[in-house]
Amino acid sequence: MNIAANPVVEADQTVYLKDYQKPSYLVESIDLDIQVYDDHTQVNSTLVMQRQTSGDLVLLGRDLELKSITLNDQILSEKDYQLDSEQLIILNTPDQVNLKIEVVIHPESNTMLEGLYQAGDLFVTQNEPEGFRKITFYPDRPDVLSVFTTRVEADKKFPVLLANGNLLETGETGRDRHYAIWQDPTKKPSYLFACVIGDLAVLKDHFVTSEGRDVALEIYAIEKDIPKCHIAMEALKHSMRWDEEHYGRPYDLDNYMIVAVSQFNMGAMENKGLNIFNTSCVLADEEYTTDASIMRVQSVIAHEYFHNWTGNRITCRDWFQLCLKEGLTVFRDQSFSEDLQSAAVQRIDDVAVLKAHQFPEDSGPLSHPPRPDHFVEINNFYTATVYEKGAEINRMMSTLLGKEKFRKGTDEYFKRHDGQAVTVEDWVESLSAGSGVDLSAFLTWYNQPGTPKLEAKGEYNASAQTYTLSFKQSLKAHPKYPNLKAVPIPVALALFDAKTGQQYTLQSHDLFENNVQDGVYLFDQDEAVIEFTGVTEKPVVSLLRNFSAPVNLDFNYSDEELAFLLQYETNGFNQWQATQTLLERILLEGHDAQVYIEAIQQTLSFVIAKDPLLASRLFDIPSEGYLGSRIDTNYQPSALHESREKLVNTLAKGLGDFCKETYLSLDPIAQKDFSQAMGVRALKNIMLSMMARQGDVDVFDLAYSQYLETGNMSERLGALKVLVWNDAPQASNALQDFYRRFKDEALSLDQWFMVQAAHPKANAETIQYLTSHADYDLGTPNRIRSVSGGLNANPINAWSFGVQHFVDLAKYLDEKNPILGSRLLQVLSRWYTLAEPQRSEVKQRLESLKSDVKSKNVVETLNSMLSI
Ligand code: B3K
Ligand code: ZN
Repeated sequence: MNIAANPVVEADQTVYLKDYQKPSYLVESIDLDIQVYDDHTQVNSTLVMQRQTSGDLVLLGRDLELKSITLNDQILSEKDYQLDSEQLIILNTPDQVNLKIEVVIHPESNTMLEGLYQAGDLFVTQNEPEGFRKITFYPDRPDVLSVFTTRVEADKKFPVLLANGNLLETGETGRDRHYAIWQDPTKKPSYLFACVIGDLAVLKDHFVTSEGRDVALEIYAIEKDIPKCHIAMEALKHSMRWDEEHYGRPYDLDNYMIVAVSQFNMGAMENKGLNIFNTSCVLADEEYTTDASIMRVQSVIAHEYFHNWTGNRITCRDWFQLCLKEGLTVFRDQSFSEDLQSAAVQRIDDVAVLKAHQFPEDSGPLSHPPRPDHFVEINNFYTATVYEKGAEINRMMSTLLGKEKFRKGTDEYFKRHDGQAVTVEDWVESLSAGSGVDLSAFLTWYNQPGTPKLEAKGEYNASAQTYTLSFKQSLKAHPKYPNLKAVPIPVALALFDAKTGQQYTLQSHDLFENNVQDGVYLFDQDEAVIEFTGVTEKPVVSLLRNFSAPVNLDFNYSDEELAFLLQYETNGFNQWQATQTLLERILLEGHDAQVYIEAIQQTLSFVIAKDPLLASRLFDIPSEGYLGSRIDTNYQPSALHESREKLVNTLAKGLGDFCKETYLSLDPIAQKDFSQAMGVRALKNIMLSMMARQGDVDVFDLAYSQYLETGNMSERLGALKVLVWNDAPQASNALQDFYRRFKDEALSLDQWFMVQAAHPKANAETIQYLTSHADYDLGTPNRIRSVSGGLNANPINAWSFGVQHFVDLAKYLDEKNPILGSRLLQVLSRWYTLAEPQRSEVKQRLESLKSDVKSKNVVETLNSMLSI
């Protein structure tokens, strides 16, 4: 029996949180036998099940060839069950069930990268959220936890046979085939099942936990990539120690394996004891990958490791609760990364991602609460809102509680729910009970969409020596959520003496009564006023320090006050925020750039000496993509492009010799740690691009020497961008050289594609050239993303000839890889903000795509995008 792939989306395919019901059967154990052959894979499973509630025995399955079913030793015939393209219902089952099922699947032709699939010479799994049902029939839902025993059998040309847990047995079956049997002692949901079959080398290490468990650590990759796995291994050991020290969570198995695969839809996957990683998130080496990707490797390694407690040992009851594990784990990995590098810069980078991706998502047609209440395709909800806004909610609660109480809260969560599949309510209740602070009001953040607007006004009364701050919060009306409520907003704040730059100490019983503690004011009504006394001079207030809440702040700062904060604020994040607000005003409201130029010149040498990475971020000029996302109607990418170009040119001119002097004075080698060296490299690259704008005659020679002489990818790529994007005479030599050096290094070659796609003057022919290049591969998401991401770096291009590129991709991927197709289509989700005639043109292209697509993923996204 064959089951149709990709059922056409029908109106009734929406799943609602309110309809959640417990599963009728639980699975005590599952024995899986996976036999891989060249042209098919045989999967035999034995499930020991126990009735939990009344109701049919429902097993989910997709794209499976069913060969046989045996129930309590009786072979079933077609009258004993109902089968359709999504599920198998076994009729009239007793309370105790022993079910044997045989199916055949086709990983060799699985292009969706979900379930078990072949990627080159490697067979790997990706089962979250609903991939396991493509391996065998199973109650494939996160609230069914079971003990998995897995036998993997394959040809000996695949020497590595891995699955979760402990290796129990290996052996041969005939001359050419062999097998391995693994057992995972911890109960887990099917989405955490993994197996890997292939020919891989391994990097080994070990880690002794605080409980004395000696854990074998193994990172598997193709032989030539093993030297690029050391940074990941160090990050893994660091994460293991960090989770013990910060959350009291030691690792619980005797081994921890990571496998690198080049064809993967996202970053990585936290399968129990057997993580599977996109190569881009595990391979790190300064010769081949950039500083940013090295930082990303460390944070993703930590993220997947931290899931062992927040996600695996305590998992989600249903997929609506996804942000329970993702929001908490992102918050944990962000905190980990803050300990690795400049904490201020980590926060800056995390907030930049939030503002560039989550804020626009939450203000457009794809807006949804961090815990959605309905979906058609859950894969469409691995969003910035679930992940990043989810993390912000946890950060707010942690800011409010402070370290100690937050830890008491998390301890309580682990104590209450270890081994369970739970909800967001369970999490907030545990945190409240453990900390002794009622946090239930924060549930509102999980349940409603939109970015709150926080309006604040300050008034100084010189004779009374008081400073009054009034607050007001509001949310844009949402058609699907009519009853939007005020949310608790922790506002971290500081007052500075405008004359001396000294920070006032915030302490008085007035402040306490107004709910201000340790510089954090909890604003949880529609409106409120607080008063500071004993303020002897008109102060400058710094609000939302460290971005203490994910809101849009509206405070009427003067440009001079922002320049003051850039100079005197001791919180690095708010220093950066001051530059961003200033620059946004210059760009979108036509303010004079001079205040920024002067302030940055005054501040910079001091910041460079202290934290060069932070200094580099103070030059962040909001991207055209980000600025575009702040415009809700009549958006003209070309006009925005021009005004931003004008500003950058003015800045470059205004900075004068400062650029070259800074470029020549900085030496990455002389820095004391990676964070500082990374900062110096970033600054040098910024200065180089500014010099190119100054028309400096030597700049391309300098850039070409930097390109040729360095062994560091951030330096090489920074120089390559300056050469290529400015059409320097050396550009084509540099591009050819780069290709020659890195043609066999997929991650480096991705950058070669990206640099060309991101050329400001790229056109349809550029994209045509890149996508028909011999090294372009529609089966490798990283390569697709390198061209699409590069193209999207210039909205003026993305919104013109780029539209066809994204529409064509969505159409192609709809059948081949709908998860990726849906994701890439979202690049166009703000089409409705464009000025005419572009708006109607893009809309029409999206409308005409409707009849060409049928996957739930792409159809749901397209329908939502057009629903505005
Ligand atoms: N939990 C996985 C994401 C799975 C995405 C499926 N479309 C990776 C992570 O967040 O750690
Ligand atoms: Zn995650």
